Amino acid sequence: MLRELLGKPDGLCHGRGGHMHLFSRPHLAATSGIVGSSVPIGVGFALAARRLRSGSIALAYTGDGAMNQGMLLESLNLAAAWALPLLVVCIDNGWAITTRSEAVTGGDLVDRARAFGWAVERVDGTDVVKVHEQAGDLVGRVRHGRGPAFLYATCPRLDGHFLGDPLIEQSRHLTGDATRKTMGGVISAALKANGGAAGARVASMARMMGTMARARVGPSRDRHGDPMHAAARAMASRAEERQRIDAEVEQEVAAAIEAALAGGEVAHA
Ligand SMILES: Cc1ncc(C[n+]2csc(CCOP(=O)(O)OP(=O)(O)O)c2C)c(N)n1
Repeated sequence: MLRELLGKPDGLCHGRGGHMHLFSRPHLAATSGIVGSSVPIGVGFALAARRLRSGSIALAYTGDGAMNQGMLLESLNLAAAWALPLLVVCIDNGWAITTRSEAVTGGDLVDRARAFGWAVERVDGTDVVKVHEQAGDLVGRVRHGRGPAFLYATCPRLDGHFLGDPLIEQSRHLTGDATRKTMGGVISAALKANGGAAGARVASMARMMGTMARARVGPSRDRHGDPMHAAARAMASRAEERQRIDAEVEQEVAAAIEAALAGGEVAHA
């Protein structure tokens, strides 16, 4: 996945999907750039889980902005009507790109999920241990066939939506304390003994950082390390593909015309 994020040819989707479009068949995992689509996709995964892999559940993450998508609301209904094994985690950071969510959202999102018949819980999304515990409770519930569950996690947005986002400066200013609080929570959770020895946890964080550093450089240190080159490669191979398809279509059309001429159909026309 890290290599995909860097646009590498040996990334999860050959460096073509980028961070928004990740798919893994062996892990039964998918992401999409279509805002709100994670929940309908989650409903599909949950249906498959119930039919094909009894005892497993589907997990979907969504944002607060996405919660106003029509297809997502239909999915909340269907998942409840069919009592599907689906856990949705809604991460509410108060923003949908540059729109304050409160300006476009009616009512309360937890009440909304509850109204569809979902089991719901609210959690402080910056408290990693609480998220782990409450998610664990809901996973158990969903796994035991008691229908879908909704975990609503509030957290600050630590950065702008994208690198050129003019809100970057503003949100940095707004969330200075929040950043410290969140990172403090993440670090103390990583060091808590109940999830394994502190030493093992620090070692695992170090391993993860090492993997990221290696993925960034890449074994060959060639120009494929640059995501811009990856994008250019993808464009070039798409152009080749288009040429191939055009040529095939031309051939088929020519063959069809010839066949029609031979059969006298064109003369009739
Ligand atoms: C169907 C669709 N509409 C609009 C967009 C553009 N868009 C990308 S992110 C985003 C806001 C999403 O807000 P939220 O769900 O709160 O997620 P967050 O920004 O917190 O990650 C929008 C509108 C999109 N990708 N897909």
